[in-house]
Amino acid sequence: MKKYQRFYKLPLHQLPFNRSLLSIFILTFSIFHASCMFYSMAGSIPPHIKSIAIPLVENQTAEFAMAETVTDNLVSKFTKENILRVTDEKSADSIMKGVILKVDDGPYTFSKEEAVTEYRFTVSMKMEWLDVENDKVLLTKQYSGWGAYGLSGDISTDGIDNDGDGAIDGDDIDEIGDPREFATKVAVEKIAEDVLNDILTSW
Ligand SMILES: [Ca+2]
Ligand SMILES: [Ca+2]
Repeated sequence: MKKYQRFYKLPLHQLPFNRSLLSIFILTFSIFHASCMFYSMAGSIPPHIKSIAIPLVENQTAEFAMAETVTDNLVSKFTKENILRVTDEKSADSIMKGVILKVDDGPYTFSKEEAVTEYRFTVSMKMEWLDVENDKVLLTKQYSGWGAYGLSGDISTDGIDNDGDGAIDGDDIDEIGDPREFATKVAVEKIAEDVLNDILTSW
């Protein structure tokens, strides 16, 4: 504080830097920075599209209640990322249609004694993003995501990085709850993340 007061009392030409030049620099940098951010967001999404609807996905597998779980997880991830306003189908500028193509739930790693140590729950989906106004397909692609779980049934102590984020058990506050429910959530969140990445970068 003292140092600042000392500088403040100095005549302008004796200051260690030119204050007006500095403010011009800061201003220019801020504008540049802001325009970059605006560009990377708005440049990627057709400008008339501000909102998205995510209706109940279609389930082509025999897995019970998967459509609801997957849809809920998709909606919650899109809402959280808030890149487009998530709304109902009647008022949305765009619609994200999802189809669950395949669910694989099986052994992934084995111990030396050939016992299963890790299961992987993989969800494969086809996603189609539609522009309502122009009746146009903006994106259509297949995605997959997975979550891992062990035999113990307790993902907070199974020694497995269940969501593949590099943190295991006690080091990861997310690793808690029903193994398969968690694996489904992780798999769908990964799919939603990849879709959002494609929405932001594929134009
Ligand atoms: Ca983890
Ligand atoms: Ca774990």
